[in-house]
Order: sequence, then C-alpha cells, then structure tokens
Amino acid sequence: MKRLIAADSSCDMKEIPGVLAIAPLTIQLGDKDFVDDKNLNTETLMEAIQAHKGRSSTACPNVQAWADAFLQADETFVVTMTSALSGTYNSARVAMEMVKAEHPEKKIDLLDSLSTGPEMRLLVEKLEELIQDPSLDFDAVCAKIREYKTHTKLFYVLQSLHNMAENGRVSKLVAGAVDILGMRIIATASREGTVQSLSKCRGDRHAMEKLLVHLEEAGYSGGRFRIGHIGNPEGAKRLEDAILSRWPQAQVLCYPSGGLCTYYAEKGGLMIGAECR
Ligand code: X90
Repeated sequence: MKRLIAADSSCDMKEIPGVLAIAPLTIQLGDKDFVDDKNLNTETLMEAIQAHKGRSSTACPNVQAWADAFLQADETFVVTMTSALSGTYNSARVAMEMVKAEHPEKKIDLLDSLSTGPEMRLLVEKLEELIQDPSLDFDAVCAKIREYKTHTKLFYVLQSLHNMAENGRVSKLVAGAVDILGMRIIATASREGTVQSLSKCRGDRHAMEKLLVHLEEAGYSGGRFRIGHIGNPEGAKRLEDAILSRWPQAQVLCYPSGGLCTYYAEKGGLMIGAECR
C-alpha cells in the first residue's frame, strides 16, 4: 500500500519523490509565466517582480497536476492553501472526483489549511510523520492532522500588500495603510482563511516586539517554529534569535519562501508558522 502527501507550492517545500508531490501555482508578470516548481529561481523571480511595471497575477494549479499526483498512490493526503483566497482547493477537489470516478478504491483526503506558507509546511511535516506510522489507518491520519491543525498558526510581517490588493485578496483600504515607508503590518489567517490584520507599526524593531506579544497571546511556548522570508535572511535570523532567547527549546527553521509567497508577501516579508496552544 502506497501513501503520498500532495500540497500546492504555497507550502514552500520541494517535491520528495514518492513522499511529497507538489502542484505548482503560476505567477504571471505581463505575458511571462513563472511556474512555482522546483526549477524556479526565486531570486530571479524577485528581480522580475521589482522590474515589472504592468499587470501581474497568479493562477492556481491545474486539475491535471493534482490528478497526476493522486494516481501515484493508494492513499493521498492533500493539503491546500486557503480556499477563501484561491481556487487551489477547488482544483484539487475536481481532480479528486475525477480520479475517484476512475479508481473508486483510491482514498484521497482533502484538507483546506485555511492558511498558507509556513503553517502549511508544519502540516506537511506532521503528515510525513503520521503516514509512516503503520498503526494509523487512513481515517486515523485524517483525524490526527485535523487535531494538529487546531494547534498551528500563521503570522506574517509585511512591508507591502500591493500585490494582494491588486489581485483583490485584501481591501485597498487595508493595503493603503501599509504602503507607507517604514510601516509594517502584522497579520494572521482568520478562522475563515482570510487576511486578519493584528497590528500596524513603524519599523522592524517595533514589529518584532509586537509579534512576540501576539505569539505569546496565541499560546506559543517553544514548539516548532518555521520562518519563510522573502529576500530577508537578516530579518529571519533576528526573529530566530529573539525566539530562541525567550524559548531556548524552540525548534526553529528559516528558509527562503517559494514563488507564490514571494509574490504576495513581497520583498522583506516574513511568514511564520508556529505550534501554539
Ligand atoms: O489562486 C491563486 O492565484 C493564488 C491566490 C493566493 C492569494 C493569497 C496568497 C497569500 C500569500 C501573503 C500573506 C498571507 C495571507 C494569508 C491569509 C490566510 C502570502
């Protein structure tokens, strides 16, 4: 019996043959497409985004990309980015129905993360553990990952919401308040899987202090902590140091975000996935 995890590329992870399949989103700058797969160089993408002046947008993974993954395994555990902001969940659902019609014996579990980025990464990492446990059958893995999701949270500190607003993913009013030099927005994913602003502050130091307060309020107490940064390794390191000085037992991992998060969280952005209460 073969088990597989499938996730869209907003989880910032690369495919692991036989373990993790990634369905890529696409970033469109004018008539140039950047497929968010393992061949994408995010540095090049970032430069192209900075240089691009006209319209830009993104597209969710196509149904076939998901179906190709589902066909590889007997049991597939799928995690998608929030269905409130993207058609990604829906394309996975259509693929699931298509594959099940042909192969009714295949089991596919679809989980809407109502989040993205590093919180999705935590979910995928947990699934990697769960699917290796032979004492857990399909339903048990489904139940355990849902229980785990009640203890994970997404936070992000951004310098700009321009691309989110341009593509109708956040109101221009919220975005406008951030597009001022030196302003930072700290936000989270709402229960419904939309952008929920928590604080606006001036400068990185204030943003960092405020973020620690939000983390504490959310019940973070030193578990797994994932930091995806958009061309901001120094900011990610400063946050890692702050976390470790307050919670020395924290398991922190910093990494450059994938293409989709790079486009929406924009240069300088930090995205955080944390195990909370
Ligand atoms: O289907 C598509 O074209 C993709 C649309 C994605 C829109 C949201 C991406 C968010 C990326 C920015 C901050 C996090 C907000 C998350 C709230 C749940 C990262």
